[in-house]
Amino acid sequence: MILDSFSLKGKTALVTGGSYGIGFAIAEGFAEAGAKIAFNCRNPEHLRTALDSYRRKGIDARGFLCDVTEEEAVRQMVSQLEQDWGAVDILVNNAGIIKRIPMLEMDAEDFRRVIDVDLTAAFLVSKAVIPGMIRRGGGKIINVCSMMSELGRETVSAYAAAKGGLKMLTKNIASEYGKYNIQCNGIGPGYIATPQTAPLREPQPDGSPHPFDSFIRAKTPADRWGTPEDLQGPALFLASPASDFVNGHILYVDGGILAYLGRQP
Ligand code: NAP
Ligand code: GCO
Repeated sequence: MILDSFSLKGKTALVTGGSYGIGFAIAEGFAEAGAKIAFNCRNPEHLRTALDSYRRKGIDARGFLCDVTEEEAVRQMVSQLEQDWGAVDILVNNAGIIKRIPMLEMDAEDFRRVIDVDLTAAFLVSKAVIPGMIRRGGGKIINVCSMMSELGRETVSAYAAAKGGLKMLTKNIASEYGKYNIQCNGIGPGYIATPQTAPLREPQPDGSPHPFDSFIRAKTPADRWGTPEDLQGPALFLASPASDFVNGHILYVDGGILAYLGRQP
């Protein structure tokens, strides 16, 4: 049955930054498809709240306080999961930050921090899980890319550099480890309503729409912001046997932004 190829029964999944937003939604979808879920974040309050949210949805998730940029902490988290689970079958490199600063005003430390979280961390966590995937006979890695893997805009130089690099890291992992039945693909969300984008869409003090909200809706054929739930189906596809011959692909889930010049004024 073709639908069975979308099942994650018996699979284990680690979603970095899965305490809320896109990561939480992807993990929720994986759990519904039968996977065991682990996630990590940095903030103890976020961890507590997330565990409650998962529990309320009937998901017995494992939560770790772990900064994805700290190599030893990442190795310990993966090693604990491999001891408890046997291996990590699915990794979603989702944890990410953005700093919206004009490049000439951005200091090198801020630039490096964004690259560290949004790009280097995907290298670190993938490096930690791939040996177990090889031993297990295969695995799935999904890197959460962005419109900024393809496009630039003012104030997001570090973020675009990181997400462009993440697109190419995705293709390289696919190239280097495809022979071990490891598929590494990217998912590229458009503009999604999460805490990360709240500053771009909250109404103005006078109640009028945020200018960026109007801008993005005019750039999106669907004329709406995406929701984290819009990503659940595409992520499940990339995490399941249904995509076993898809490798090095970036699946854009953007409502059509990359295809569209934008609505005429
Ligand atoms: P978000 O709401 O800001 O959530 C980010 C998550 O990552 C939180 O769980 C956060 O928890 C965690 N995190 C941040 N830094 C971390 C670190 N160093 N170590 C471990 N966990 C960390 O972001 P989002 O909108 O859901 O975005 C998730 C991913 O999708 C990001 O990679 C983002 O770049 C990408 N994306 C977002 C959009 C969008 O429109 N929202 C579109 C395209 C791509 P703690 O703060 O507790 O660590
Ligand atoms: C921004 C937004 C975007 C989204 C996303 C788009 O400031 O332009 O934060 O970068 O987060 O990456 O795909």
